[in-house]
Amino acid sequence: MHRLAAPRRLAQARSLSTAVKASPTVQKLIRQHGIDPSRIDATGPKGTVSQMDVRKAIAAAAEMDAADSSPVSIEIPAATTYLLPVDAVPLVAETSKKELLGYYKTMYTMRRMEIEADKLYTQKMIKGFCHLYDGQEAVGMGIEAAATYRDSVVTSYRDHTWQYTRGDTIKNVFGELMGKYCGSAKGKGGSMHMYAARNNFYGGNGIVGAQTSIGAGLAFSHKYRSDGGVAFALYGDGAANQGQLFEAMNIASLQKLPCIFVCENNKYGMGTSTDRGSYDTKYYARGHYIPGIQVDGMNVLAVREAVKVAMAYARQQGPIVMEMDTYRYHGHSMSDPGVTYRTRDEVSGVRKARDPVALVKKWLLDMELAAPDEIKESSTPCFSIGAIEQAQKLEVEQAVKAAVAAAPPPASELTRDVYSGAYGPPRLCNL
Ligand SMILES: Cc1ncc(C[n+]2csc(CCOP(=O)(O)OP(=O)(O)O)c2C)c(N)n1
Ligand SMILES: [Mg+2]
Repeated sequence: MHRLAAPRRLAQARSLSTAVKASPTVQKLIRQHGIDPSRIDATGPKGTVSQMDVRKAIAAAAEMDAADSSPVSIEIPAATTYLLPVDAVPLVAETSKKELLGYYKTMYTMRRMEIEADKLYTQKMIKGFCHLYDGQEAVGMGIEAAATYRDSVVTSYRDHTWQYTRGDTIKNVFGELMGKYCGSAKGKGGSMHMYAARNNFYGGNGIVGAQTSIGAGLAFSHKYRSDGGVAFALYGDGAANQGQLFEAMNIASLQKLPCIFVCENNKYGMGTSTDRGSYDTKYYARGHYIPGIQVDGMNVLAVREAVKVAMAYARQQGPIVMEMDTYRYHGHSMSDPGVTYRTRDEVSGVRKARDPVALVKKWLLDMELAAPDEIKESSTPCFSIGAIEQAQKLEVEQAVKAAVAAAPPPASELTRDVYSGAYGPPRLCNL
């Protein structure tokens, strides 16, 4: 996931570097290394930054980076396996301060995005369908932490934050939600139709279970091209009873496709609990002849470690099923209050005991890898939880503001993107 953070840091340094007094060569050096100019001591004449100043700042940053990257071990809950050795997934995850801060930043941003989407829907700025992902952030983050953009992802309609972690901007996601031209699908798809094929994200699917067959197809493509990638096909506990999942599993097994079928068991399919909707709720074992892993889907490190195992298996042997034990905080969609088929106490109980974002914060604070509130004199830019939260809340709010102010698609867009290839202007008889 830090692969995503780097370009953003660079962009920030790029805009800041214009405020630094330095020669064009020195400015270039600052940009190349993504150094925050506020961390450079200017010792040149009249407060200018010299090459030596930049070199010192680069060395200091590298030193800090090495310290922040030193390994930290965290125990993770045991996974349950099917047709795999019981100890296939480790019980301890190796991580670092740098990694955990990155996960916290991204997961907190994901949470803020869905909170803002809720507000915009209530204000009727977002119309139509809107399914939120809060509560399930550790699944998205854990997969991204183990995978790269070489691997493909296809999911259901809970796709807003996937579009973000697959490299799109927050503004574009909100633009799409509000039908703006800057949106990820030019404002013509909306909540359920995010898409970023450039980084191997294939949506955004409104038809329950449809993404599982697409996932098998993506896995076929990885195998056919021998590019080393795997495909993640995410579906819900409700979708797990859909027939085409079994067709996709059959063909994926026959062809030994590198496909990871990820069942996000958030305990409900619309208003139906898993017990009422599924005869067999051991979703990780429902691939029959396909091995499976059930994992704590509220723990980002548990997800990451299990995904690493699944990816290695998929590359070498073929399809595998994962069941993420997770929970959705919101109702099924924004039109469902979410408390007629479950109690408020159940929802608040999960929030209190298992919140995936709060868990990362707890690790950071318990191990004293971060301070609770902003510490201005801190030598590490992202040292405090308070500073991260403040910055990410602001980033999301500013993106929302920009998306609100953005223009809708022009009328000429109505007939574009209907067919692929070069076509002349369509003849519209009613114009
Ligand atoms: C083929 C099809 N059948 C029914 C629906 C209506 N529908 C939309 S979401 C949903 C429930 C899916 O639940 P689950 O798979 O658990 O996913 P979750 O919403 O919990 O993420 C249903 C029945 C649909 N969109 N497509
Ligand atoms: Mg569900």
